Amino acid sequence: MSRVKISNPFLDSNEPDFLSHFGITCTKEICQYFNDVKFVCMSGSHGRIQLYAETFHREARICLSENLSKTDRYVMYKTGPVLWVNHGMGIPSLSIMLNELIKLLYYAEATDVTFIRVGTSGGIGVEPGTVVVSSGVLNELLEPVLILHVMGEVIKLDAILDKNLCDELYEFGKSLCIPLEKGITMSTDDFYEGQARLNGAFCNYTKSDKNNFLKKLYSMRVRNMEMEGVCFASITHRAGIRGAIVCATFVDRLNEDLARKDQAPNIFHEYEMRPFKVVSTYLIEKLECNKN
Ligand code: R2B
Repeated sequence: MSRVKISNPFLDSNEPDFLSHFGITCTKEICQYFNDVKFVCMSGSHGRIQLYAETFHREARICLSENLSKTDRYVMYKTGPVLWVNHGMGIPSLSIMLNELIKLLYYAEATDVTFIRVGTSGGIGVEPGTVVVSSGVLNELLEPVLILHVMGEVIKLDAILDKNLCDELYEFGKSLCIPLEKGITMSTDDFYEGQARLNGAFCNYTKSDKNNFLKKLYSMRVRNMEMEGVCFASITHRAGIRGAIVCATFVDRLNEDLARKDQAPNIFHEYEMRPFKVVSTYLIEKLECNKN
């Protein structure tokens, strides 16, 4: 059995830690409640993660907790050994959430924990609605590392996903006949210029610069772009947690920049439920297996 790893000699084991962005004090009693956690599913929006948690509660017939977060930064729901947490948009928001959640699971002495990001993204050369299971991640310099700036220094940390978990989720998705691809995910710190869009408030490049860049990504096996994957892969790897990313794609960026959700809300709802379907089917099977 493997416990979540942290590495910080300054954490004082005599004093219950306070997770300020969840508003949770890590008393013995609170930690005990999280001891059975085996899976954490996360997504950017709090509305979407609540929907996923409620749907899972109905499908798996497992009790759903109230929102366990005491702040308005994040929400957290628990269905038995599965936690559902939102992380907001972009690396800073995700990183704060992961640091606090990992400490909580460490204090709780949770073992063999798997994290899955169930997200949304822009596709590259894939039909809108395709689910991409990430085989790897790249930052905006096209390197598989998370770049941190610590006390004026640049620190590069390996960003590595769990290959077996990626393969397993891909096989589950295929069995559900959901349009699915395995591919590399590029994470950027900016939604508009950082993802070569032509529809932000600012743009200093041409349409052909954009097209050449996106085609280059496609040739490097990049199949989607989002804003968290490289941080997710780096922090889970550092904590010894199996991590996978399963994202819906809302547009094919080789054809357009913007998903017109206002024009077809039902279609986009269907798209955002597809990665959930892959993950929930996987979870239900794993939890059933553990029961027998
Ligand atoms: C996907 O969607 C958000 C931007 O619209 C961001 O969190 C991401 O990665």
